[in-house]
Amino acid sequence: MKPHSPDLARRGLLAGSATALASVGLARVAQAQTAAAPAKPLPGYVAWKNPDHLIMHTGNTLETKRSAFGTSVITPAERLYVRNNLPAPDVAIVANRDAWAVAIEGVRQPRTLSVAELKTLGIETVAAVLQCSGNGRGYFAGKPSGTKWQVGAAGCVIWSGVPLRNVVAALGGLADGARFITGTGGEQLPAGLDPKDVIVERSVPIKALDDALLAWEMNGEPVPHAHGGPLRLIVPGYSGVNNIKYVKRLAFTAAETDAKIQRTGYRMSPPGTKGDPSFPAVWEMDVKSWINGPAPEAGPVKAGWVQIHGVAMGGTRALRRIDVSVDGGQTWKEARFVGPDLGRFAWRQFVLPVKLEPGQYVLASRAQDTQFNWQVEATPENAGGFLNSGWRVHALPITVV
Ligand SMILES: Nc1nc2c(c(=O)[nH]1)N[C@H]1C(S)=C(S)[C@@H](COP(=O)(O)O)O[C@H]1N2
Ligand SMILES: [Mo]
Repeated sequence: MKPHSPDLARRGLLAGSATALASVGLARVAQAQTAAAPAKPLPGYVAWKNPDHLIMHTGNTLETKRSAFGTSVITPAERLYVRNNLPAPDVAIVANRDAWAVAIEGVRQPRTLSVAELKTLGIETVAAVLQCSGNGRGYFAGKPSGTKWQVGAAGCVIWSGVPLRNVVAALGGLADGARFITGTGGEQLPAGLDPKDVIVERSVPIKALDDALLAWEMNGEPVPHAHGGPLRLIVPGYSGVNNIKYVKRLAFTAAETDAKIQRTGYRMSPPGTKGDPSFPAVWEMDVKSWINGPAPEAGPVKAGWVQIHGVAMGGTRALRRIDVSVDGGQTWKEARFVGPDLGRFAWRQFVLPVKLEPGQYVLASRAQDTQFNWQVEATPENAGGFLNSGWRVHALPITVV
């Protein structure tokens, strides 16, 4: 294929001026990453991760580098992003995992169950994309406040645990009027603050009961403490914040929790507004894809055959198609899904081999789900910078030499 003429590139990019800015930002980020070696040491609670594969925004916000995933379907724990709204609980909570207890409320026979007891109620395994609600926030032109995640606040991981519906059945079924599943994190709350303002407690619609798990294993190992061990609520297809780590209480409630993180936080409210319950909650993820490689951060791309590859996900739906562009979305070619299909909550790898001459290219991808919904070209901006799935701003400019 012929290089992407800079003139065409400019025109393509200027179709949305936000895109031109985002691309410039991307190039700068890529440069900074190439220049920044050696990596900063990681904080103690994640010292077991590989810093070469991570971008450390802060000690509580670590992102996977774009070039560090996408060539396998499962994201290894040592490369998986981390996001903590509060300092993680003491690591002593994983000393005796089976003793961890979760209070189950809003069922006919409310009870506190230990992990050991949960293990007697069933086992299910699900592969699911774990993706921060703010993944892609860094590509919104309006610079919403919050971590400027690019593509790497996401991974595809395998969870094992007990289906929530088994737990409900064992405790006599749902109490009348249960409309939400409300999970509470087991962090120690900072003193002197209103607990409602800081507690990590989220509600999701009761329909999520069909797929939700209480998980004690991740990728075949006990859930690492940094990822919510000993026990994590997993709501497949729902964005990161709805997957409560070190879950200590699970309630089937008539109303959404009035914790700040639910009431005003994580709402799809227009830029410049404050969130409130009249705006949609950040729950299910949208169809989305991005290209992981060749990524500029991994060095110059050599002319010749190039395997353009990435990942595509359907949120709660399976995928039917993935297209790739080398000219910033002016023309598209259907790419091929590769690797195992681990179900509708997992992502699919894709590849398109192309022969590239030296020059400038802008790599883009757009996915379509089984309901024929295409990944959008641009996600309308919202105050919190949530759920950015627009293909245009996720495009990747590369130089082929
Ligand atoms: N208890 C608890 N659960 C939590 C959080 C938290 O701070 N505390 N952060 C949420 C957010 S915003 C995200 S994106 C994911 C991050 O999961 P990870 O750190 O395992 O990648 O966990 C979610 N669950
Ligand atoms: Mo998040």
